[in-house]
Amino acid sequence: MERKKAMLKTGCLRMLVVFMAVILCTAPILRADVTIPASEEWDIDWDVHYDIDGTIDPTGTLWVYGTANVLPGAVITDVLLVGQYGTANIYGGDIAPYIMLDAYPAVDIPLTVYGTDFTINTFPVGYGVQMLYGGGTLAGKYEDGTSFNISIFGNSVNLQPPPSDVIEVTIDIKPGSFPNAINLGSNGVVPVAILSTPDFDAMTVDPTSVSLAGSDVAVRGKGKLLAHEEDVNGDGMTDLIVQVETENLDPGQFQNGSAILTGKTTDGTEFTGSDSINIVPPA
Ligand SMILES: [Ca+2]
Ligand SMILES: [Ca+2]
Repeated sequence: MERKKAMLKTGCLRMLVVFMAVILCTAPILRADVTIPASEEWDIDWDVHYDIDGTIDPTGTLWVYGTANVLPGAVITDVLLVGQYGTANIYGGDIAPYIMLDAYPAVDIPLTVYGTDFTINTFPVGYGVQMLYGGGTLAGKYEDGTSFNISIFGNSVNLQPPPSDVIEVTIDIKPGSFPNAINLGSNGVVPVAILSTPDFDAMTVDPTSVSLAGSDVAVRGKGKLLAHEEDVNGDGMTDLIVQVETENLDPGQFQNGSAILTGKTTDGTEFTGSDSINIVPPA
């Protein structure tokens, strides 16, 4: 009897030791998975195996409850799992073997993949939201030319062209004055300076491509664009001043009280800039 009890005790102890060993072995692996909490946005351009203890997890899972921007250099060896209310933007990296859009009841979780040459289940597809009805295999190329082939378990995926390298430039609406008060009802033009910097030569701007909040550069007389060169801020670098039609400004395109200017240089490089705008009622 005593002997049986002792054996039972030893058995329990042995099981406890095994159990503890399993937990101790398991703990670092659990830590190697990465979770992006809700309301946080992370850029992932590293190996999800990464562990501060130096433990290598052969199956790194990225759990996304906030926003994940998966960039070239990212390595996710197991699953990219996007929870309900999560968002994933895929620009590059190595995701294998699959993306799981995990929501009950099934809702469309925002998953956007940026690239070219997309196919779903080997059929070529264009840009925009593509329905998967539960799943499909998405293949294509990322902006850096890397080919990818990912299984997606979910209902839809938004396919978009790679974000082109748009240069940020400095502009000054109504150069030299502030605030930049504009009466949308006036039939005039609004001067906007595109400033040169050591990194950007405003002389390379193609004025025909410039637009401020939907309004192009004004044309007068025999097709003459209202644009001229002048060092408007006196820093020794010549700037480009364009005049856009006031009545064509679209307030719907203002963002947080700023008007956005877009354009291209003569070699086709896209640029954008913004400056505050203060709409005033007609006098
Ligand atoms: Ca100004
Ligand atoms: Ca200047």
